Amino acid sequence: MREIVIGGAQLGAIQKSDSREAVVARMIALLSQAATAGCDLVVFPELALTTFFPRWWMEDADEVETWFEAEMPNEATQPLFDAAKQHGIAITFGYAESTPDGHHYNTSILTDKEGNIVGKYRKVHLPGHVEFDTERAFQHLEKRYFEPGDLGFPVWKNLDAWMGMAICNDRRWPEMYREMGLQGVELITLGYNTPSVNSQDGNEGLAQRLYHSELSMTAGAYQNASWVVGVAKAGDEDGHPLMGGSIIVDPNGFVVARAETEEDELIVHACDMDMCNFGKKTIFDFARHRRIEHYSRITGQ
Ligand code: CDT
Repeated sequence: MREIVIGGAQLGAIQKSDSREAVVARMIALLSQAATAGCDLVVFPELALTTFFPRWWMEDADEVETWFEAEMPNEATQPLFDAAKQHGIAITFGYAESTPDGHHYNTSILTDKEGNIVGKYRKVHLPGHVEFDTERAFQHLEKRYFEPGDLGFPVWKNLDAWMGMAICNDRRWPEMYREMGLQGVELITLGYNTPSVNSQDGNEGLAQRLYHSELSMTAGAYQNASWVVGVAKAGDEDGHPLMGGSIIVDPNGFVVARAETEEDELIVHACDMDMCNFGKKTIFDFARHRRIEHYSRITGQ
């Protein structure tokens, strides 16, 4: 048995005016709860340090830059790394990354239990649009503010398990899970900011949004014999509702923990990484059963 007690640290709404320091204080409070619950690893959402700023139309590059982090850790987030190290808890969270050579990514990092960054992922599947869209009820400008990630879908050995990260819209794409599945992934962590309503289809309600999120993660977990932990930033951000629905999914595709609120909320489960072994040796033994000669359309070759 290789047990990792995992905490999914859902965050409630972060308003545009909230400081990073205020958000980090909330994250540290969730970390203390996680320590009491015996967690080894805590998963925070996508763009955890700020409001979901891609909903706001901005033309001034200096204003856009205020939402990005040029270093990680930095002054505002160092207390989070210190608290994690003090508790002996590994963490993963998302933030907007600006690089020294001027690139902008929607990024997440993974640490070990000493607060060292052991992995970085940059979101590959960017939803939304580049220009102001008058047809939408609200904007979703990820394609304006971020470039597609340039790191692929790596996995890292951390806490004696193979771990990978994805971010929000990535969870809807089977290629993401399979890229990591082919590297033997045992735990995929992902954070998300998903509006409770569809900006282009007013008939699509919250129930359907939650269902599609869960469907994607449970299928990805089962079909790759991997744990999946999906964690929301939820609640009403300046009049824009984001859904909750954070879940921990086992390698059989069953939901074993689920958030009940749209607030700051910790969900916890003791996840045995050895539960991945059976599926990986049998029905999803990719080396024996995949028929890649019929998959050329997927790779475009
Ligand atoms: N953050 C993020 O990727 N959200 C998307 C919303 C899609 S609607 C443009 C998601 O897939 O949940």
